[in-house]
Amino acid sequence: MARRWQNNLDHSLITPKSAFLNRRQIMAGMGALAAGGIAGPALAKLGAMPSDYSTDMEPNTLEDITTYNNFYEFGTGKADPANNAHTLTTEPWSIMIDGLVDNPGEYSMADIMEGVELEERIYRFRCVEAWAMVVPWAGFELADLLNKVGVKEEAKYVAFETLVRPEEMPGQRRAILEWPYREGLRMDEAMHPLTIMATGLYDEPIPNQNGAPIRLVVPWKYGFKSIKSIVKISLTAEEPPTSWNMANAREYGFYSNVNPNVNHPRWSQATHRTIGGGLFAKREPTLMFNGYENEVASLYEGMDLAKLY
Ligand SMILES: Nc1nc2c(c(=O)[nH]1)N[C@H]1C(S)=C(S)[C@@H](COP(=O)(O)O)O[C@H]1N2
Ligand SMILES: [Mo]
Repeated sequence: MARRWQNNLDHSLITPKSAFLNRRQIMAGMGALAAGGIAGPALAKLGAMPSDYSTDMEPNTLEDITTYNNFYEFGTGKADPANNAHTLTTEPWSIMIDGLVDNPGEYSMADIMEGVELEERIYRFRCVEAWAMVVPWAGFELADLLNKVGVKEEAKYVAFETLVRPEEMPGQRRAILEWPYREGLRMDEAMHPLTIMATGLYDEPIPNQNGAPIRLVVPWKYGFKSIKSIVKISLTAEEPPTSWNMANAREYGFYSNVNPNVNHPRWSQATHRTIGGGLFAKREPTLMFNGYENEVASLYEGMDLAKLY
């Protein structure tokens, strides 16, 4: 704990953004203390370190982030995950990592978290449905996990799967999608430092409705790429099948990079509505690669971005 504040202090001398983080984190801590007085002890703080990859935009409230969700395993309504996800058991949890890796196997959460220093990444988040939020995740780079298990030369893609447990996931008792929910990334996208595995939100363990205990976050892609409650990661030579592309290939591509210039077949992607902005909030312009163009545009050099939707 002491180390965390010490580190923040050092960091705040370097960039003004970090000074902002300090103030916000202190306020978040005070909020947790106040809540603790009424509702019992606050959740353990994760102590995630500030990161220069964070945006300096004001994050959405925890309330916004945990009550307006897409997690079809718990139903298709935006309030369904918040209402239903308490039934999910997240302990014990493990991820099967297989395919083109040096050390395949079943990794427990303890294995996965061993030696990991969590970072706070405040990222823009843009759903394909044209709404957006700003989310203070706590997590670590997917590259760190992949390097830990060893990526074989022939591996070109990473495939992810969500838990299948219809007893605890009422949405899985219906054929809304073909379960498990599946997603995938090209290897260079998976290894990019912006790509994280999130285990926390507002410096506390990630709530079930947001994908506990561990989910992917790829901030320059539409939200559906950021698969929740992951139990399997496979390294492959071929592009893996992905849930929304399987459900409707005309509307959802494998890449699905945020692109304001390419509309969804049924709506414009030029602007979005920011959740929490109130009933009369203006729509805001959507940015190329969701504002991460400088960081990721080089990954797609020579590719026709209009075809990548
Ligand atoms: N397993 C699983 N992961 C999922 C989804 C889902 O239905 N199931 N929905 C996706 C979509 S469409 C979005 S926009 C984000 C929403 O993340 P959030 O609820 O944490 O904001 O999760 C993505 N990951
Ligand atoms: Mo989404």
